[in-house]
Amino acid sequence: MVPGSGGLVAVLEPLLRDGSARWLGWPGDGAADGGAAERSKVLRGWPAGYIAVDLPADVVRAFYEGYANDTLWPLLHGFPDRVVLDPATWPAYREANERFAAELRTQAGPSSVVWVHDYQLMLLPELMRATTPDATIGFFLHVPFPASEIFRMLPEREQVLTGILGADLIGFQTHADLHEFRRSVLQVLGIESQMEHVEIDARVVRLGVFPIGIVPGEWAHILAQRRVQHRVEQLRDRYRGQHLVLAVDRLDYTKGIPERLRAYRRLLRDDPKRRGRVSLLQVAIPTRERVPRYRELRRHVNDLVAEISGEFGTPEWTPIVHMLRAVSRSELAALYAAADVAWITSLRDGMNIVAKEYVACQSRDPGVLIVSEFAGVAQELGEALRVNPYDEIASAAALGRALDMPRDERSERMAALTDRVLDGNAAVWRDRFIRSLRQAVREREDHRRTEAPKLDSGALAKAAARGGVLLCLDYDGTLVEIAPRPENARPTRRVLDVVRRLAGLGNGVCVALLSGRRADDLERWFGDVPGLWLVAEHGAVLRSANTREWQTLRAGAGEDWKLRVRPVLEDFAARLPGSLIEEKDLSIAWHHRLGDREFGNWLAQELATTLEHQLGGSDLRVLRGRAVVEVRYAWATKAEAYAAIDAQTPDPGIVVAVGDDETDEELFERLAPDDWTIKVGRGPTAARWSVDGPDEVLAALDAIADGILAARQTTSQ
Ligand code: ADQ
Repeated sequence: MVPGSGGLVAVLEPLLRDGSARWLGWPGDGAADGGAAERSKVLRGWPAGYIAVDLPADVVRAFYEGYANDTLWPLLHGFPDRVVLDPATWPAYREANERFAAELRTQAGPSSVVWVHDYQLMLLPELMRATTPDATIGFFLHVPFPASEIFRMLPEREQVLTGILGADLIGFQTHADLHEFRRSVLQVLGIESQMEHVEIDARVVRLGVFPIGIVPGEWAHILAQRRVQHRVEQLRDRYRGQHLVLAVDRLDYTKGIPERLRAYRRLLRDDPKRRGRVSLLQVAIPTRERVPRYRELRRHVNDLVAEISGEFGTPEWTPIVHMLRAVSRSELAALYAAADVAWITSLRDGMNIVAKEYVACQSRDPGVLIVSEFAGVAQELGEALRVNPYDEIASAAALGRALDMPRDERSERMAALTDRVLDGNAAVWRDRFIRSLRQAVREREDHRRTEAPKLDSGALAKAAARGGVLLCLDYDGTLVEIAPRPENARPTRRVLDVVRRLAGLGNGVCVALLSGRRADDLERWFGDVPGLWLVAEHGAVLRSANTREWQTLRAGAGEDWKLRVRPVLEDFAARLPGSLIEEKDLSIAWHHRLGDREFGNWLAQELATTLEHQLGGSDLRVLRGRAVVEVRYAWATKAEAYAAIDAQTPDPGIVVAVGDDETDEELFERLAPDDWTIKVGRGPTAARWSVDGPDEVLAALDAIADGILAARQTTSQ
């Protein structure tokens, strides 16, 4: 982007002014923006604070015209039939993002605030995060976010979502965009989110809605100039006796220009008294001229304009003035001030700045703003006339209504609109975003503080070597990585060796496996390991190392209740293909990880409520886990199972508990503050220490065994 005087530059300029901020941008393709000489002038001529990231010509074409404008632009605006999926453009998009990341790394330190803008740079937050994990990174999407069904067309959907999720704060123009984004995150990445945040790899990413504003002072300043006032008078004289309807857009298929022209034609056809009394002045800047779709649109618009002029034009009256070029800010201000109606017909638009600019330029005898309900601005500017631009008749009627609106109503509506535009101005937008970003980083830090420090396995081995140990080990996610299908998470050779080695130490070393799995699984895999305690179903059943008999932890626990619960679960399983029922001895669960995640979550809520109602007053509990609803006994916890083992074994010197999920947290909370509680993975925990994954767990367990054996050798010598 070439630093100009308006728009985003004006909004962010104050941040650059004190020299503390820098703006990184692509200076524009020379060929497209006026030739190579112009380009090098631009590169050399960027003022202080602006850093040009130069991209090679071949990358530019595939990145900018290709992936950004041919793929992402129509996709994000929800035009599936216009999305071009050309695998050759993705590497260039990646490369362009990487070049930005490389430049950014040389410019930004660990304490810098990085604010990434829009759909061209969706990978940049994650690329930056990867090398600077503590960086403060915000991302703002200026364009809409589409329905998840459309977004999921994108072959690189995972990379794009993960790319943005590298940010600490992701900002959208409207709530609807944020909502759709959350749906895609759930359906593509399987990650559930809250309205205000989403957690990825135990890092919290905040989500927020920040409708972009304009700089009203800029327009007031332009309009105060005498020559601009003179121009306003000139325009009013020119259109005296007529209503002037103004439309200002980039020539883009998202802006609904043909739809507007057809609605205008409809008004002139159906309401002949309008002829000669209204003029539509359409100012459209041609953009992306090298993309065939845009050339087609230009032809189509030209044809429609010619048809309407041909059908209604007279020697005295031209129904449409069609200007295919950019006009200066002062000419634009004069047009806004002189126009009786501003007509926004976007089929989809992130916000639409033109609507706000028009409001900012109204004075005593104000005009009327018509906005498309599919532009973000319709959410904010409630006092505008809202219309569905696809509905030609309604659109024509809205224009008629705007032309006839009495002055009192115009003034009343415009006063309210003016307040909104002034209150939600660009500086407010910018400051709110930056404030939320800083808040997001504080929350990330707080979140991290609730994480446990890394385990020193040497210290643990030393403590274990001093006397007896009771080791409580979770299985899935602790000794083995979580597998998408539980039956695939069989113990590896290494796991079996480590467990066997520890359990064989005897002499005050007790080893227990505490798992949520069925007793059958544990029996099959670990049943022949001497000296091992086994706990299945989160603590409901236990096999003592001595008797090798499975027993339920509480007398009287039965399974009759499952006869009542199972049909309810079956009903839900039938409603969601891919979901399944898992029946254990003393619990029953409905898993929906493999079904549609969104519908699954919705059903899970309904199922939990139904079951809670059905089981109220019993000692059964309904638990909602990640993509699972489970019914089990309230007392069936790892904490209870630990207590039972503790009561049957000699007093240990130390207790070591290792686990990765909620059921392990109950055990961590139950243990004494000086016990060795160890969380596997990141995120908040009640544990004292943490390790990254099963590999580290196994290494620590080996260290314990080595320590104990070494100590025994020393004492026996
Ligand atoms: P755009 O799609 O570029 O922006 P918009 O919000 O309408 O659309 O802004 C257009 C800007 O260009 C305005 O400042 C307007 O004055 C100017 N402009 C348009 N036509 C012009 C002409 N013929 N001559 C001179 N100036 C002209 C993207 C998203 C939007 C979102 C913005 C800001 O697509 O939905 O509102 O970013 O976030």
